[in-house]
This record gives sequence, structure tokens and C-alpha cells, in this order.
Amino acid sequence: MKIPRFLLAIALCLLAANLIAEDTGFPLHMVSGQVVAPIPGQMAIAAYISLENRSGETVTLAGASTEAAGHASLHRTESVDGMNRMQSVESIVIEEGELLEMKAGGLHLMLMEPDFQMLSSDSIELSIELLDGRTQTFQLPLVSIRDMPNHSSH
Ligand SMILES: [Cu+2]
Repeated sequence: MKIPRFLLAIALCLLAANLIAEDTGFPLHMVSGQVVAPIPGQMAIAAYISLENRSGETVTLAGASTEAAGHASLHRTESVDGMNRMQSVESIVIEEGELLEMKAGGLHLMLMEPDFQMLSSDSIELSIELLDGRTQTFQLPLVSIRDMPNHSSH
């Protein structure tokens, strides 16, 4: 069978595009990730993503963004005098070989002004941004708050 040349050219282009999409050069690998689905009226929801650094370099996480919320930022919950308080975190350094684990009661992503329409689907896209400007988009499934380990929204 003879394949027309232009079809072959298209096929090669698609193949090349796929290869590029798989090797983005992004130094962090997502081990797990989830977003806590909002309940009606909720103004902020938490997302948790665990990222492993196997890149051979030190990586600095600087933020996140998603179309499913008006604003996304890094947060940390800390216990001060027996009270849980959240603080926004500018950046987090992840050393080579280190696994950064976000979890309720600790480091998390805070999504303000959630888009209830987008957050009623099974998953959302969330982009992680590094200090050097590199970004990578991850697909995060939505989970019910009842499925979170300690029922905390943060
Ligand atoms: Cu928070």
C-alpha cells in the first residue's frame, strides 16, 4: 500500500507533537493530587498535590493557577496557641529527591472564588508555577469533603 506523502507528513507532525507534549522538561512529578469539591456558598476550597523532585536540581515552587477559581495560592495551616491558622506561603524549596506532600492541616493550595460550574465536574486542570517561570498543568480529581482524612477543609 502506498501512503500519500502529505498524509505521512501529517502523521510525523502529530507524532512529534506528542513527543514534545510528553517531555515538557518540568522537573516535578505528581504523585497524587485532589481538590475538595465546594459546598454551595463556599468562598474558598483546598487542593492538595504531592510533587516529587527527581530532576537532579533544586526546584522552587512559587504558585498555582486554575480556571476553576478566581485566585489560587500556596497556604500553610499552623497551630498557634491551640488555634489553627492559615498563612499564605510565598515559595517552597523542593530539594532533589524530596517529596513535597500537601495535606489537610499542613501545606495546601487555597482556591478562592471557586467556579461552582467547573467544580461540579470530575476533575479540573491546575497549573503549578516555579520561581523560574516554568509551569506544568495537572489534572486533579474532585473529592467530597467526607472522603478527606480529617474532614477539614484546609
Ligand atoms: Cu488555606
